[in-house]
Amino acid sequence: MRHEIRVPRDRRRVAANLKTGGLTLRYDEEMRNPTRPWWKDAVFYQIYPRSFQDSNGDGMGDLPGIISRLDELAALGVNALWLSPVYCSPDADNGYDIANYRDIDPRYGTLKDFDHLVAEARKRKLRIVMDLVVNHTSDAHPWFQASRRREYPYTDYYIWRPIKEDGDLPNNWTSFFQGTVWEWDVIRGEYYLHLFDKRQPDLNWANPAVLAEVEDIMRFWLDRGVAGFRCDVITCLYKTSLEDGAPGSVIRGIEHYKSQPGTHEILATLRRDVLDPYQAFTVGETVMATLQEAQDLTDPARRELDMVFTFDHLKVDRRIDKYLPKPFSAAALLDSLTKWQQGLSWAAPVLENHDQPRIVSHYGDDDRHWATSAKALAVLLLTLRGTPFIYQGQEIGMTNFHFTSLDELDDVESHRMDVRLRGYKLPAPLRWSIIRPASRDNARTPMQWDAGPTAGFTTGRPWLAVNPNSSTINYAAQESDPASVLSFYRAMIELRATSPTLRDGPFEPVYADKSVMVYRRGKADGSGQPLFTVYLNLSGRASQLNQELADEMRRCKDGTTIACVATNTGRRQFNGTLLPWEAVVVRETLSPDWAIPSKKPAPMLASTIMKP
Ligand SMILES: [Ca+2]
Repeated sequence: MRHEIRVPRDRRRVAANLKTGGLTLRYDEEMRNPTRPWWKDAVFYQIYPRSFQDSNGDGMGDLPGIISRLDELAALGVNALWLSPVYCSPDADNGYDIANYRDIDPRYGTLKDFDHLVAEARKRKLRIVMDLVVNHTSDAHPWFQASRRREYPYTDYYIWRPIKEDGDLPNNWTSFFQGTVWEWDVIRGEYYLHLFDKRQPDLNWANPAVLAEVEDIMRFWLDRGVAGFRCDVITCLYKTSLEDGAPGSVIRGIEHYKSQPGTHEILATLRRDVLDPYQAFTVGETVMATLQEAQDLTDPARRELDMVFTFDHLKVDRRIDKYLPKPFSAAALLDSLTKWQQGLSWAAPVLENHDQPRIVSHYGDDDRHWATSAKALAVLLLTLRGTPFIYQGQEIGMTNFHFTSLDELDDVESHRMDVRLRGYKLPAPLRWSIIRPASRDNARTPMQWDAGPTAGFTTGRPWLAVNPNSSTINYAAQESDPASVLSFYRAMIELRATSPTLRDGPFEPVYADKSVMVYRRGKADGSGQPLFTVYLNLSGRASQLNQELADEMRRCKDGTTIACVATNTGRRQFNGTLLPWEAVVVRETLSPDWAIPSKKPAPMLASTIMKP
């Protein structure tokens, strides 16, 4: 593995690149409005590379595989692709432990493949966003290997502490992965700190050399044409002190490193030094961020991150952590959405990612109402304010996997949870009933491209089992079917692309109960902008709306100023009852021929109920 040695950088090269129409400038030229950041009008798509498309039969997805599927992604209508880590990694945490930030792991391909990916993506007006994992490195990273031997200048790249005089650990902090954050290193004769796995030592962000290294790494990828970064656990970078944490906290010590002023300073520095010169984009993964913390991170005046993911709305049926369920309520979901939709200057709505169960199995119905509920959730995601992120397979309604035993799971988190639940003396069947629906592997099974035995993902043996329902739920089956979940996603993305109100307009809750939620996007203020009302029945029972809403829905009529522009049941006129999982978007404009400037008028989404 190539050593990452910092090379003094010729800053003039960046300036020249910008001046002479390098990659970054070419992107800018594509922007419809140069004063408006491109990502505000974008829909993002997250690729989990090891499960997306294999090109060489080794059972693991790779960069050439992604390149071979760019046409499908362009046809979906998304604008940018975020790749989960493809850097060199020993895989203690599926690539989130990086051993070389400046190279592609051989299992995924080469830097040449990466350059090819960027070029091919650009031809299709798709931008590439990389994962930036800089709270920690892998313990196999050459910096760590040099640091444990106290080799200059790497001596203080990590957080080392001697054993206490009384023989105790340096402090009482607990790791996100349970147990102490301290690991003894025999070579150095000191403990190092790891907030996550012991093979993921935390970088010492109090050392300015670490900041300089990361800036160089970011420039390395920006020079290759990357449009920005998704920043992993970004709110934990700076540890203000190593004092003991308050007792009683689940993650003991977190008050000393969560969203500290030092982290804000680092983010502002990265923005000024690196991101601004490239006009690059960032979305942050926050750790248990409060609304205030998220506001601070994304406040345009502070110039730190462009947006952050928020996850509160995915936990309305969970107590404390995702492994403890409670009954779902649409009212709780609308409450959570309202708080974050209204509270943030810009949001990054998300229903799925590589750490979450599939949304159609979580909030939807992956059995009887599979297609209708998957479409209802598409309506939800794509009528929220901000920049939505779709996770691979979500657009074809991929479901959780019906794993039958712990042995089938690769996810380290699931195995750790089993150990923890054993500690509470819970019987095996109960432990399994808690772990199975929440395991991260539900989202990590291979992308279902066709009905073949390995779903078209690989010609070899897939690294993780292919969901048997790929025989019916797959891309090929949906590609040309106008009633498919995929067609519905495409049409909703297009509807959103035609409407500034859906992207930017205010979010106002209207009504919610246990199953139904209604919200509006935009303002009926005579500005000429349309007002959208979204009706969602998130249950398998028909639901009667109250008189006021029923009357409002009855006014909806094609060819008038109040028309249905999206429906997942095919109904276009309403009597005040929402069918099971029915989702309806009604657009109210000043005149029936009022049109948003766009190549095409907003699509009418006809759809029928389809079973897997
Ligand atoms: Ca491969």
